Amino acid sequence: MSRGSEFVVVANRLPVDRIVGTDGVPRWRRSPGGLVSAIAPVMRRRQGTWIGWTGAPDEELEPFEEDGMSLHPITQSSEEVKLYYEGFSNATLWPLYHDVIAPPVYDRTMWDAYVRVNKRFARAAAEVASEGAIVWVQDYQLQLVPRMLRELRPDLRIGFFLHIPFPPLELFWQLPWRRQILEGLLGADLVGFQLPGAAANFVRLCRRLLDARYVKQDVFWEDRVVRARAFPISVDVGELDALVGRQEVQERAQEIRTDLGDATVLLGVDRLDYTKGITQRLQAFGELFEDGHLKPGQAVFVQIATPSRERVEQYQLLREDIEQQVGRINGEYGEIGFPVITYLHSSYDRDELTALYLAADVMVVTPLRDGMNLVAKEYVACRKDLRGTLVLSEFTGAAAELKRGAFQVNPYDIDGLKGTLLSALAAEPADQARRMRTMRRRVIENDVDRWAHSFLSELERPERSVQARPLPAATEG
Ligand code: ADQ
Repeated sequence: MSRGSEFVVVANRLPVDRIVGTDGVPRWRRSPGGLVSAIAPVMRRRQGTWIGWTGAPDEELEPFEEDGMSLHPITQSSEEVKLYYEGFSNATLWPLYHDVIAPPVYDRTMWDAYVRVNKRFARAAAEVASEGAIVWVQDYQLQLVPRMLRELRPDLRIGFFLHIPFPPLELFWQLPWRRQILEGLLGADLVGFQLPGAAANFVRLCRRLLDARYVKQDVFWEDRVVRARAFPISVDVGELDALVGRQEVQERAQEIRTDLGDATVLLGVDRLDYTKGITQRLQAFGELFEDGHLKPGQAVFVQIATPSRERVEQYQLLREDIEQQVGRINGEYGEIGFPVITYLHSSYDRDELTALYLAADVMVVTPLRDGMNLVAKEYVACRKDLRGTLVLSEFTGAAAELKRGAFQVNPYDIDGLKGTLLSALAAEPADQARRMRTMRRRVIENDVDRWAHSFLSELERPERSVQARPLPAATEG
């Protein structure tokens, strides 16, 4: 195979969204977010191809070029969207990998669709990759792709990155297809996780479930060494910096503050997901009014919730719960002109989000479990002024890096959460600055470019063949 791409990204979604211009003509626009901006320069430099779904069911499109990237669309039928995407990916794997916060659904038809769609992605990657190419597979929707692809193309160097947590053995063991998933991942040369703990869970599972030999975080599988490593993802600091520097964004932040009166502003920005701990934070905030710690007009909580996975039942129920909760709290504690919670169920562009970050006195990030949480890092990256405080759940990947500057919290502990919100609200400017400086140092040093670069350099690092090494004895850790 002499032609094709020497760098291939395989992800459930393509890095572009379809928009309709003011002239009524539909066109593509690069999707917002760090992953795309980190990978796009590598794509251009290496003439890469991105394989993914457009987001529209039953759509068959030929490969096309956009924004300097070759895009290779994968079709998913409406039935597959239901069974593979909403089903096995988001009703089975998502809750299982997030501490079974919601009960996972184990359904054989969903599994069959997951296998079928993964195979389609693997075949497409096998077709477009040039001899010896680098293929980087993304996330939990595509865990079977590494092995399927290796069977088709043993010449490739295959990396996999999991954006969400990887569960401990005790939870993963529930999965009826645990062996297939694990063997799927072991098709990669490098399996990347957000945190070292997740990589350790993976290695432990390889040993217990597959009897694989390992040394530290290298798993010896078939005739290869599979490396498990942590690469904490981050944000595009340069992009956020440029947004903060724009006068319109600064003016918009001022305007938001003026609209909210003299109130101290607490902010939550999340996809509407049961892992994000939105009900817990609103309950704690509401109780601060009940207890008399706060008065209407003195503090306001702005909760932005992006619509997400709206056809999955758990998500519909969550939306109803949150809307009722907001109504109840506002009904009970709000006053005319002074709601205590402003709830917006909508998606915003980067300018507006940045303005919100700049307007917020306290950023409240309270997931029950989260692989990383980029919102926390975005807030820190935007606060060049060293103002504002971050309340951050211990159960986010971000806590590993930001724990020294953030007000850490266990979101299951409502009294603890109330106390932490009060401490964050009371922080003096000097304390805010000290904490923000500590956190900013971490985020600026480890931005998303560095993440992509370290993953790819590890993947491209030449590995001595397993035969060249003495066969290790199985060891713990
Ligand atoms: P998510 O679960 O989606 O990501 P997160 O890391 O917070 O969670 O990323 C959300 C992104 O969406 C942020 O960039 C944020 O700015 C944006 N966003 C949120 N609400 C928005 C709104 N209303 N309008 C516009 N944009 C909005 C998964 C994992 C995380 C992991 C990331 C990256 O669950 O743990 O950090 O992937 O690996």
